[in-house]
Amino acid sequence: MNQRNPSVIPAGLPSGGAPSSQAKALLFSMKRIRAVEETIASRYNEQKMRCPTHLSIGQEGIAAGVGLALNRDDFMMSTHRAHAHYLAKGGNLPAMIAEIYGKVTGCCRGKGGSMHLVDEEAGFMGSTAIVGNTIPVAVGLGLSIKLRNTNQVSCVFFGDGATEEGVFYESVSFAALKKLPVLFICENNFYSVYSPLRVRQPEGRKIHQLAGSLGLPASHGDGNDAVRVYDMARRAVDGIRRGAGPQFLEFTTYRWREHCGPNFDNDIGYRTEDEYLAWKKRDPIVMLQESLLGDGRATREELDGMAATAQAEVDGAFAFAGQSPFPDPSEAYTGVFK
Ligand SMILES: Cc1ncc(C[n+]2csc(CCOP(=O)(O)OP(=O)(O)O)c2C)c(N)n1
Repeated sequence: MNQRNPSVIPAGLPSGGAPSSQAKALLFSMKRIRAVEETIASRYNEQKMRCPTHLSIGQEGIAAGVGLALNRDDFMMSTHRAHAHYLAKGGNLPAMIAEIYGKVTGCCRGKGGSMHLVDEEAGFMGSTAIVGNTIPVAVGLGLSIKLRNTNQVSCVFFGDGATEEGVFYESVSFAALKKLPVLFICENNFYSVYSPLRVRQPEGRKIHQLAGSLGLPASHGDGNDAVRVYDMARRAVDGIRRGAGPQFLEFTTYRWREHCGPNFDNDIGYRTEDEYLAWKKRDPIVMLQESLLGDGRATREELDGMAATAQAEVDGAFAFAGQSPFPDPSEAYTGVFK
């Protein structure tokens, strides 16, 4: 696949043959994430979600595939675009929406908002707005796993933009040197805000090859093929648990909406409507649905049932958030650095 030009889209349906229970788990996970983020987008103008939100609609295959490959007690670190990762790791959906509403029932008691989700019970150790910032923290978690000898894995998500930060190289090098149990996941959606990859990195560079040169196994896959993502992540996690050291996986994908916010922005000039439409044809949810329907592993009624279940759960989470109280002003100085 051409990684430099997002208009060159991988062809075909997702890799078939996955057992239907796995494929259906991946599909439900993606549908649930999509339902959450479509609802955030449609209700954003109500002015109840007063924090910036970065949606990953179109990119769900990566979170779903990696999330399914991890155990609950594994660690995960994320980015400003965190909702899908949090949910795929088993985060609490009502607590996530309450957090975005700034309510005391939120996973950070309403102090973090969309970009600062933490849920230690789910092994979701945090997300921040500082690009690249969570990569060394995930490596530190990997070191703690090694020292405690617990056989967990520390997984960290980051975008193509984060691989341009110095801390990325320091972190990956240290993890490779110390053979730490870290799974690096690069979600390459070809853009850092409005800047395409081709104006940021030299022609011909491949992110996974660059990472591989730092001394760890590194490969690349189609992030819109959730089954393939799961297979690659599962193999990487197995190797890490066997003590083989860190691994790096790069997945290509495409963000459908604006960098930050609920809208589409293909009209402002940094990318084209045609490019977006070409990627939309490779919707990770539709591709997996077609694969499941095509060989009889699922029926249309089953798929409709999944969508209805996911939407009911999302509606319940929004109702919970709406009804929850704001934190008491006396909490303003608790749980923060002073
Ligand atoms: C250290 C730092 N530099 C710049 C920014 C501004 N910024 C916020 S998101 C972003 C784009 C990051 O792109 P990428 O890592 O590819 O993730 P994506 O948004 O595509 O998911 C930038 C440059 C920041 N938050 N932190």
